[in-house]
Amino acid sequence: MKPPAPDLSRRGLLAGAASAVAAVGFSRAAQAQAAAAPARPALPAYVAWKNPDHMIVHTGTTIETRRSAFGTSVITPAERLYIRNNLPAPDVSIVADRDAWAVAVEGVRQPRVLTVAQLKTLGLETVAAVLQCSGNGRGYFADKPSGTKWQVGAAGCVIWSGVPVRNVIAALGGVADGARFMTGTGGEALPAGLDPKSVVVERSVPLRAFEDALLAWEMNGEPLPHAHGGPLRLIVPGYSGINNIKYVKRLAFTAAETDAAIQKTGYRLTPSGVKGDPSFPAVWEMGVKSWINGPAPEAGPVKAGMVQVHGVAMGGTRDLRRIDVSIDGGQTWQEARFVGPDLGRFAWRQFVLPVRLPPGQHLLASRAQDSRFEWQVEESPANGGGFLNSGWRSHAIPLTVT
Ligand SMILES: Nc1nc2c(c(=O)[nH]1)N[C@H]1C(S)=C(S)[C@@H](COP(=O)(O)O)O[C@H]1N2
Ligand SMILES: [Mo]
Repeated sequence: MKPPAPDLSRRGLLAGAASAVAAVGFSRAAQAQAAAAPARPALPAYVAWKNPDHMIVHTGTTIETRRSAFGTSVITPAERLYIRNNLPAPDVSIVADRDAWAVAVEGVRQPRVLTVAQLKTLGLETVAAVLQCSGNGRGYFADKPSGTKWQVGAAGCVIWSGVPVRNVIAALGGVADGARFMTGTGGEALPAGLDPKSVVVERSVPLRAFEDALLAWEMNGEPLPHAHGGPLRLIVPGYSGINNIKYVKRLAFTAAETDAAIQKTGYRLTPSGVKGDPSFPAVWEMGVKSWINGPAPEAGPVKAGMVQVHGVAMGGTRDLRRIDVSIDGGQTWQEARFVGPDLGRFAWRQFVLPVRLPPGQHLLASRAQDSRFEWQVEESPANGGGFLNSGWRSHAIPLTVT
């Protein structure tokens, strides 16, 4: 790959990385097909096993789930789960011998390199958690921040299984003195000719997050797919997508946040148009959020009469308390009902409200409330990166009833 040498801005670097991904990720046939039908680009080869009917392909590295594909039974199957890669993924040969994958654990009393086989002896836990890109909903910010215009589908509710990070820490003598952050590093080979810090996917989260974190090798009952970070992924429940490091090769307990660009300047909540720096809040925990999945606008008009309005609601890091639905754009609200199993505070819950809809135009909205009585916000603050949009107003969907 030819590095985009003169452009040292984060956007320039990412564009360079993205074109590299496109170059390696698309077969020629897929590229030709994508060119022939620009309205519906084909899935790139590395995720050809996903169901194209259920996905919106923004680019070869940004692929979201269609609203109509979330279903109503809580878990998002792998073949429908969104994809987001900041760098070309490591070669798929890394999942040939999954147990041989190794992660270097640093910032503990007895630092060690542990293979997946060794990790499997240290404990086992399963957690249901929402994986949601920090930019999910970016397409609904009124100021049109740059970046993928995700709608609602850069998210899914997934069951992860692996070893609790706290077990790994305990086995290695505890966290070293002075550690304040947990830092995970992705296993991608870095493009030559660039400062590694400018491209590496390396993220720090507050140390306390290790209490809920897993090193996961299984997703929804299957070995973790390579495209979703197999053989091994750091899962930090409640924290947005970027903090969940795929093909994790290093887990470090550090005194400071990493100075990788993706942490230092990227994924910061800045005023629109302002470049990030460590004085701005990092994109970490997700907030209370919900949206309506059905009737999906893409499915076209519905017939007047009884309609089961349904969707998903998440508490971020907290349990949910209540979910309301509006059919008049938020002027009036009715309490809806959660359906299906409650898989804990990191999962999402499906909800439904049966309503009788007369012919006409309706604007459907939902707003969730968490266990601390905090309502989903009406409008999320605009920010430079278009991150963490959970505003119910911008997520409202129009429905034509005939
Ligand atoms: N190693 C690595 N981890 C990563 C990324 C990446 O590019 N490399 N992308 C992050 C981002 S921005 C998101 S939203 C999620 C996407 O996970 P998925 O592709 O499994 O849906 O992974 C995160 N972890
Ligand atoms: Mo993301």
